[in-house]
Parts: sequence; structure tokens; C-alpha cells
Amino acid sequence: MNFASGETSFDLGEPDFDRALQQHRAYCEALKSCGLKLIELPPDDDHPDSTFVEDTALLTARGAVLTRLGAGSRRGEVESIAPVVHEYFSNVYSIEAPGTLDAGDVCEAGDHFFIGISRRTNEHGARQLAGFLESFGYTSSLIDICAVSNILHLKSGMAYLAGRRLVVIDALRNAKEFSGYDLICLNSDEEYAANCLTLNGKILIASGFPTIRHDLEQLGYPIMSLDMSEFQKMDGGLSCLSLRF
Ligand code: CIR
Repeated sequence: MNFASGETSFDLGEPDFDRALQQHRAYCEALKSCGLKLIELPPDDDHPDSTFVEDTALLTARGAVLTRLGAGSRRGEVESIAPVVHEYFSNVYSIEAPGTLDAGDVCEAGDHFFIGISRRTNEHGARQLAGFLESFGYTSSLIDICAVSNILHLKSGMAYLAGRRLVVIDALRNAKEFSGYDLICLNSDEEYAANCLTLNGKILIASGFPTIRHDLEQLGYPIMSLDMSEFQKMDGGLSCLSLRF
């Protein structure tokens, strides 16, 4: 109910709560239609941003990391997600102070992870995560997004598709960490669509971004699109609304 009192840096007006609920239902249906089984959690009225559950944990095939959210108003969200993560993972680490990390700043690309340093994720948090990932047998690289863009999280500006292919906003196209990757660059008026999701071979994108949709279709990807208007008003995208494992 208090969704509109969450954090946001977008200036798109107040979200319509009923519309947000409808869009959330459509999102859940889309995940199911891609073959995912959903674990649904009860609403957390103390945390208006808790629907952006992705930020609270990084779940990998080899272990999980509970985060320490960069926004003070959101920090308590991790307490509610922790027991659920422990139910499914035996190997769980936590980011500790002075580190902060929002998992929206973490992009898994096969066995490699890109970790954004942002307004929410500091270098301590990023380095702690890199250490945990190394102990799981993964590699990682850190990308300072504050230096190039005002996006909230790394994944507000990029997504991993498959193989060596990434979708990126223009400000990230020259990041040295992406050399050797095949980059699909978004037009400046379609940057919100960078936050797309690959689910069992299908790509979920926000609706209303015809150029990137066309480009992905030309590459042979089956596309599903969802209206995300109310979540965009609160600085959130498709990846933020779930934790996938
Ligand atoms: C926030 O500012 O923290 C939320 N309103 C939006 C978080 C979006 N999460 C994400 O990009 N992973």
C-alpha cells in the first residue's frame, strides 16, 4: 500500500498502486510461462521498496550472499529475506559494514560477474562480494558506474543475454571490462529497456521500446514484453522484482 513512499530518483509522478499490482501479476504470470516456479513472499509493510527483492541477495548456483543495502530505509529488507535464502542454500555469506551492496549492481554473465560501484554499492561491499564469488570459483570485475552515468544500479544500464552477448546503454559501451563481449547498444531514448531478463531462452523486455525489441528479434530471440510503467516511476525494472535461481 505504501509503495509510493519508496526511494526514487525518477521524476515521472506517483505510481498508481492498483496498476502496479496488475503489472506485478502480469510479471509473475510471465515468469511462470517461461517455466519458473515461484516462491511468493508476503508483503512487508515496513519497507515500501521491498518489492524490489533482487537487491537483498545474490543467488548463484554455488552459494548465496545476503547484501547490506545502500539505502538506510531499505536495510531491514535483508532480515526478512535471510530465512528464505537459508531454506534453499547451505552456503550463505553476508556483506558486512562498512560495505554496502545492492544486488541490482551485480550482473551474472556465465561464470563471470560484473559488480557495479554505484550510489548504493561501495568499494568495500563490491570487494567483499568479489571475495565470496572467488571462493565459489567465479571471476568478477568491478565497474564504477558513478563515473559515467547517473543510473541507479549497474543492471539499470546493462543485461547479459547469453554466450558473450550484453545489452548496454551508450555510457557503458566503452567500459574496458566489456572488451571481448558482443555489445547491443541501446538508443538514448530506450535506455530503460537495458534492464531485460533472459529466462530459459526467452527475453523479457519492458514494453514501449521498439528499436531494441526489433534488434533482439532480428537476432532470433523470442521476446515477451511487459508494461513496467509503475515500477519505472520508482526506479525499478524487470530484474528487480524477483530473485532467480
Ligand atoms: C530503490 O531506489 O532502491 C528502489 N525504489 C528501486 C530499486 C530497484 N532495484 C534494482 O534496480 N535492482
